[in-house]
Amino acid sequence: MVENFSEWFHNILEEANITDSRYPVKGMAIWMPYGFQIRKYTLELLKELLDKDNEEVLFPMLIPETELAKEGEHVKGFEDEVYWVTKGGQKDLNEQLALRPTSETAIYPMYSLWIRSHIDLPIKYYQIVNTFRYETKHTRPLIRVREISTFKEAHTAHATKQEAKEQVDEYIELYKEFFNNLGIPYLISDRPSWDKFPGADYTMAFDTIMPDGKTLQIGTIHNLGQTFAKTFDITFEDKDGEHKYVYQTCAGLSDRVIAAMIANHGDEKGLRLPSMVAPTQVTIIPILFKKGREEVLSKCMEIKKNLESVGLRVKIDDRDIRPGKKFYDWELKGTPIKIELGPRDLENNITIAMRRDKLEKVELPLDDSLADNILDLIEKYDEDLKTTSWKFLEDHVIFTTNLDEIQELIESGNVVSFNWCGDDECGKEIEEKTGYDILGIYEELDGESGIKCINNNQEEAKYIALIAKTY
Ligand code: PR8
Repeated sequence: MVENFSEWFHNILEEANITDSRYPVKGMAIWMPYGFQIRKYTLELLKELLDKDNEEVLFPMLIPETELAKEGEHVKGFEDEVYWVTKGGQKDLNEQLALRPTSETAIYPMYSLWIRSHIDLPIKYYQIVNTFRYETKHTRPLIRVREISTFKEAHTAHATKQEAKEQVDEYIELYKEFFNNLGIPYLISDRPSWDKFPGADYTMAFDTIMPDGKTLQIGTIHNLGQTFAKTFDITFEDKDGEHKYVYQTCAGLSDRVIAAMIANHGDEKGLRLPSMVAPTQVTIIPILFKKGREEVLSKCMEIKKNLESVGLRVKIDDRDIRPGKKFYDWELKGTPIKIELGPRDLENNITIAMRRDKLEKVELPLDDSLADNILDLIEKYDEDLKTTSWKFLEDHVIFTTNLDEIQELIESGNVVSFNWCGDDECGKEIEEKTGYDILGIYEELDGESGIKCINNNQEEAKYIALIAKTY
């Protein structure tokens, strides 16, 4: 799979009924029923986390050109990626309307109307919408699309700089919890100034590593400072009657989360879904013969009910096809647990369970302990998926003090960490010399260590930074 990750990924999306990319607009695909279910459970998981401290809203998709153009740096960052609506029927519109590439310029003019006093703060809204970006880089299903169909964007406003910083840290914790639930490993870094979100003071990014060693940015949190507040005139009256600009943050995730999950856990047989988002968590496969058929089926129904009563999503695969074909489908679809039941098992009062990752048979007694035993298997399965993925990531982050070694390390499938002085010009020079992207600052050094920058041996290194081949 590692040798040909791209092909594997494209095939699995189609074979497992996740997306269909044959839609006749480049970069836009259809969520197929199985993919839609995975998407649904993934969203539920995220919403549960966000709803603790954020409120969901829904803004229109079209943004007037005057609003989009207001924030100079922001518009410059997006100008080549915006789709425009210029006509209503046959008539040219008085003002062209942008299909949102992201919603700062839709939301913040309204924040300016809504926020009046310090008691209106903080404001923490999020929405789950589709956004449009006319990407010029090679498009890939879920990974780089032109219609991001599941954009989860949060936008906050605060009275103080400190609160905005704390909000960034809170979103980092929230995203960690979200990715941990999905067993997706990540590297968190402070993006270099030339790669931060247009209009942000700084950007904190989550990157995962794909099986081919390239990294994928799977989530970003931006501290916007007062840039947008000044542009959109978002002010409040503080306790002393003074008018002040708010401080803002925004954070976003996309369809890439599902791409990362598929890529991190999948194997040559198909998907291996974390239980939280698996549409079916346990598949029961009856092994049917003429004799004892009814008894086996009725026991399967009983097991299904029993497992559902502890909250599991269970299906009986009673299709009239060979069991071998059912096993094949179960492996492809990545359901965490399969249990088999035939007439002889029924006689012996046992069932044969199998985890999708280990593919080893486990005999479980058909008694009151069954639900607990299955829950236990699922817990271990999730834990092992996560451990395996994290191990892969950790094994593929390699430190070097030699600039000339970077290329070889990256080309053999790694992300490289190195000592860096943190200077912009030096960083760009490293990117130019190596041909790869600096992801950002991963760790701060104490500055007293005498460690030198990888590129400029005279300069003290202040940070450990990451560099990689990126999607
Ligand atoms: C913001 N504003 O927009 P961001 N295809 C798939 N996923 C993508 C694509 C694409 N073409 N482009 C970006 N992403 C801020 C925060 C509101 C929310 C994913 O930030 O431009 C990336 O994983 O960094 C990215 O981290 C995330 O969307 C947010 O996009």
